Amino acid sequence: KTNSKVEVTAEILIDEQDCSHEEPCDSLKALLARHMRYELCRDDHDKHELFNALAQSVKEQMLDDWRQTRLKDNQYQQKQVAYLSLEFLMGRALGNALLSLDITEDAQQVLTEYATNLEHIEQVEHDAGLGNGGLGRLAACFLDSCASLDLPVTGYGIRYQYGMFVQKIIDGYQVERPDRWLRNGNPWEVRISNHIVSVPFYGHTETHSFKQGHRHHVLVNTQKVLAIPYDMPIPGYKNNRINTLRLWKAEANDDFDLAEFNEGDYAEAVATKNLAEQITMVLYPNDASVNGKELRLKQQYFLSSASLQDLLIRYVNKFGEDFSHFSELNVMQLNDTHPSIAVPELMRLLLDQYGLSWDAAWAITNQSMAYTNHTLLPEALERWSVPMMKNMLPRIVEIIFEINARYLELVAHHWPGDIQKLTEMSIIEEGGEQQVRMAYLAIVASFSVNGVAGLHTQLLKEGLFNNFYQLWPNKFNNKTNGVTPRRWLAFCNPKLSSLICSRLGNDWIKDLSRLKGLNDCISDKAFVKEWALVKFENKQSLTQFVRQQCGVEFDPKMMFDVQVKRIHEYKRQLMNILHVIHLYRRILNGDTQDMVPRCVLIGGKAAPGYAMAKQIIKLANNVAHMVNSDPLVTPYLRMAFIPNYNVSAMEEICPGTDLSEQISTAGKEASGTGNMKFMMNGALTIGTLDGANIEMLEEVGHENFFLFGLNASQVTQARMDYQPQHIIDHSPAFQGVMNMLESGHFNLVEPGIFDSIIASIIDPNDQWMTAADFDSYCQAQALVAKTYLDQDSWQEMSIKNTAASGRFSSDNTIAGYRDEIWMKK
Ligand code: T68
Repeated sequence: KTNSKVEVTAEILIDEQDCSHEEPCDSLKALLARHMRYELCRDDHDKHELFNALAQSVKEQMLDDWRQTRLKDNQYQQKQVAYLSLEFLMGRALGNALLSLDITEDAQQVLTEYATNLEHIEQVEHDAGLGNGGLGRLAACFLDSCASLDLPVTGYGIRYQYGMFVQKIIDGYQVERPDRWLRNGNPWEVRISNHIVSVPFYGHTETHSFKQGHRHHVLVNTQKVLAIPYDMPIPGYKNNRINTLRLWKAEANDDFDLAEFNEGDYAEAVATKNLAEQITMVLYPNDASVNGKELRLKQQYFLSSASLQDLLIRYVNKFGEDFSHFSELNVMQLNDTHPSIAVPELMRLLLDQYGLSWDAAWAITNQSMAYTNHTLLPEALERWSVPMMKNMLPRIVEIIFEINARYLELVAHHWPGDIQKLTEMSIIEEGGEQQVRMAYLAIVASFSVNGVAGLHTQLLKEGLFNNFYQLWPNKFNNKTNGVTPRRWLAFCNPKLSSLICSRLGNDWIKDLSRLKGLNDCISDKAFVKEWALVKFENKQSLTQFVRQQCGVEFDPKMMFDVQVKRIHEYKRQLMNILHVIHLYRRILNGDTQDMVPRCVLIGGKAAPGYAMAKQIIKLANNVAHMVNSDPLVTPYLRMAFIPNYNVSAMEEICPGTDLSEQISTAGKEASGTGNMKFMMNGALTIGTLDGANIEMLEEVGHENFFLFGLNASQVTQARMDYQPQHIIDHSPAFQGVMNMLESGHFNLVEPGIFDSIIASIIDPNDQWMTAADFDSYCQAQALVAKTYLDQDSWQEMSIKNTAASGRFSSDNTIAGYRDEIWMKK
């Protein structure tokens, strides 16, 4: 502790010296030249080296501001936020950094001297795919908004050696390959060797007499794993703030193997290194289910403990061990329950390490933790086996039981004599092996619990967490998700951006509500024409991308109908495919009158253990194959499955999309964020009343949105007496589709492979109720086609969608977190 205090002071001193004779920073050109010359030490550089040198140079341009930001925040004038997340789906960093630092043109200019261009070099960067999907990408958008709103927010995560797997499609099937994103190094990261902490696993608790009047617990015989911080810069948009994403890497603590060393087990001793390093080896690729693996719990504890120790050290360096100001100056936002083990860990550190009383420690914990829920799906709610936890984290389990005992007293007081409430609401689930309900732990310990869209929060309050809502109504609040307009419009769609700038200036990049001004341009024929032209050109680029990635030839004159997201039954990619089959049949039957030629694009990864999702990918590929190989069909319909959908792919896809598919079973998609990216880029949405779709519809109006299907309460109702076969029997179109599927038309040489899919559609217990919404979906699709035929009104609707998308800037969402959670008095 004393050591780090000295270091912090030293840094401030050095900085004061620096500041006294500030020098302008080196130009990008000079930095790049130096890197090329001295670091690479050779002349025959290829694009990888050029990318690396450029990224290093851009990072160096951020170093001064990065350190100024750190020094300013170290003064603790303002509450600090730690965003704790097992996932940060950052994608590429170069283009975004150039945009934020306002040096894109400089970079373009400099690269001409190396006979290449920026676009080419940007492609070299490997996506940082440290997340599964929506939840991880939300964390990345939030970091961008926090920096851009000048907020002192640090992201804490794990530096997975392997990110989200690379998806290959072989014979129509998903095949997973490791994502070796660090293979060529990571030019953005800085290893911070003097902020290493140590995380204890296993061992047991010893209870000692009294220290300052309390019983004192110590963990002994633990296995310690080192947590090494790797920092990545998060530049704010043109505001000189550089925040930090701190990713922890696990390394073996090499003092425990010395004994083995000396006894001759040299190799074995060295091999234990692997065990520790496994913790941060790989991201678990499940986006909507838990697998209960021990290693996953280790990851969660490793992140939580390392991050909290980091925060506490920083605080103690400034204030000593007087924690009375801690919760005024710190708040931890838990991104789902994944880091919720931080609750008992903060208690442990305050009790055992710093000797606080239970009440003092609990008050601090309770005033500094806030929890965001991202799902209502029961299979995604985390529960950890108590025996497993007891072995790995013995002290943590003791603390959880103590939290539970004290909290259940409150429950008993609130519902006197109601034994069932106690069982229902207990953090510990009984019956069979005891389990810790992590969501309950998070709710009990947090001062704020939020959902991610209006409907989702309402369903949390009425359903899943209703008991807790009754107990603590004021904890619950909504924060509808958003996406960063820097990456998702300004950067990924330069053509549309400059068209918008030509009419509105560029203030919209910082204040997206200004896009409303586009409504005044609708009467301007020339503008509408330009708008349409931009979309067409973006479709040309997307056509190229689809050709490269899938070998399928799209035609930019056709409508581009897109559904990209994780593959899950509740998202109903299956319903989309059934609609493609429906169109395909119509074409084969010669029923092509007023049919609008369309190209259907589907993409997304399935969790490797999710058999049904993998079948859906196979079906999409087989249907695409049949559609694309019939020259009578392709003038009207084409289809492609895009392999390895990720952040960079979305940057190519959303600018060129006409129609965005947001067709989840109502009540299942907590929010959705892809829906917002498409809307910003002028796509029209076909969607259900689910998640944030509802709020998008509210903003843009019914006449500019293709709504269909049951709403959430109708879904609940319809489930009571659901007879899909009956629905099919009464719909000739649906029947035709099912017959074709059952006939084996799409799997002639692979008999039976789609049986489980067919069975799921006609299953009265089908959770996702595909059959219930299919006809309504087809009708909405017919209206889409009809509308598309009238290009003038389509373009007008497109402009209105972009104009109405301002509310879905993550700047807006983060302002809500700031005012109503983090800085709330
Ligand atoms: C998503 N959740 C929601 N989970 O599905 C989506 N889960 O509606 C919402 O817009 C988004 O979160 C942001 O709020 C996820 O993406 C996961 O990825 C996940 C990962 C691990 C375990 C469970």
